[in-house]
Amino acid sequence: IRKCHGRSQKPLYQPSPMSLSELLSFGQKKCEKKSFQFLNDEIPIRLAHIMREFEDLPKELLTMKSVKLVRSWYDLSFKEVQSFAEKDPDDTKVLAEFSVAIQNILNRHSYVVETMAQGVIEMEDTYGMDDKISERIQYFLDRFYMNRISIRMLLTQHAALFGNITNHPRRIGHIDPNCDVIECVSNAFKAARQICEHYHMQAPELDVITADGSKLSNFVYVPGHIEHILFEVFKNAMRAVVEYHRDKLELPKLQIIVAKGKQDLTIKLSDQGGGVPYQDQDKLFQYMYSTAPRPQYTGQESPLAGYGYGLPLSRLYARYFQGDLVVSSMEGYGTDVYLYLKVNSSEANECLPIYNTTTSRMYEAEKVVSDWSSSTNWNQSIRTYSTT
Ligand code: W6P
Repeated sequence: IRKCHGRSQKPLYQPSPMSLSELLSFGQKKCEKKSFQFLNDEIPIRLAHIMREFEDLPKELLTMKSVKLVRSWYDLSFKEVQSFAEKDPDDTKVLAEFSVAIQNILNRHSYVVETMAQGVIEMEDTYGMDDKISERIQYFLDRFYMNRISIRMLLTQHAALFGNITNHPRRIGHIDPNCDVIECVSNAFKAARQICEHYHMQAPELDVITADGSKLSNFVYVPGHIEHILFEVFKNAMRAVVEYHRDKLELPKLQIIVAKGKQDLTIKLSDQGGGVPYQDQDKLFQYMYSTAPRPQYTGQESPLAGYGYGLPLSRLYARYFQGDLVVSSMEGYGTDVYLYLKVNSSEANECLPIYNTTTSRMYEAEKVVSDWSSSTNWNQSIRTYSTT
């Protein structure tokens, strides 16, 4: 725990980002007491940073009932973790209670993404939406969901290591020290093809090329994250191909190339689905720009599909461990998507939003006025996450 002192001598509690290699060796030690102590310090800090950030949102959004509901979950979970602050880490009963509490928290927060999305819709229906509000909400949701990804990573690691779930033989929690990227590609492709065939009665085939033989061993990563990202990207590529080549007997294949260098493991997916105009490429990652029809909200079971959050969330998963997801398209032909991942697990540091004065200024600032004659997409995605 880093307890720094600000100028006012008040302690500043800063999150401690972990790298994949640290998470791996931490998991290999399998010390429940150490894990308990770490989470006991770290989870309240990460929760507090994002709870403070909520307060800077426009009140039009804060007064929506779905947003209030989400905040009430965070309040409750913060209190639950805090209740362990003074408890004895050597008492096995305490450790067991902690595991139960963690599982409760994970369950309570299962539908945060859907519920916040619903809150944004409620606000739009009540007050409308403009560019300024949409920009702020984009900024907040990127940080909010990144924070959630990080907390769930830590909590699910603890649950997988010390809970009574039977684990994959090779994995340390959710981390695979020998992550098989081709297997991830194949799993994601099969899952996406099923959905595509269900809705469109057909789906394109896939060619996989590995650029340097198949020497991709000892790659440390979370297979679930790769599969989640590729599943979203495959669904988009398949939909584009099926719709662009409607009523044709044969669909052009998708192509995956996997390459491993010294720094990057890159997975490129190419489709011939007609592409996206250059102007619209940024919009693929905007939460407020979904063209998909709104899903019926039931507060239960609703899958992510339909909110149009698949790509922005996938990019967060990629960025979480210092990677990225980049779309490069040719209108009239097709789209390439690059998924960049860090080869070296010691460089794969968690990318965490931290709350500070810069953050609060981002919410106060008037919309930035362009000093170019026509609006451009340049410089519109300033990333402000900690990477230390
Ligand atoms: C498209 C649009 C898109 C987004 C993400 C991944 C692939 C594709 N293909 O046409």
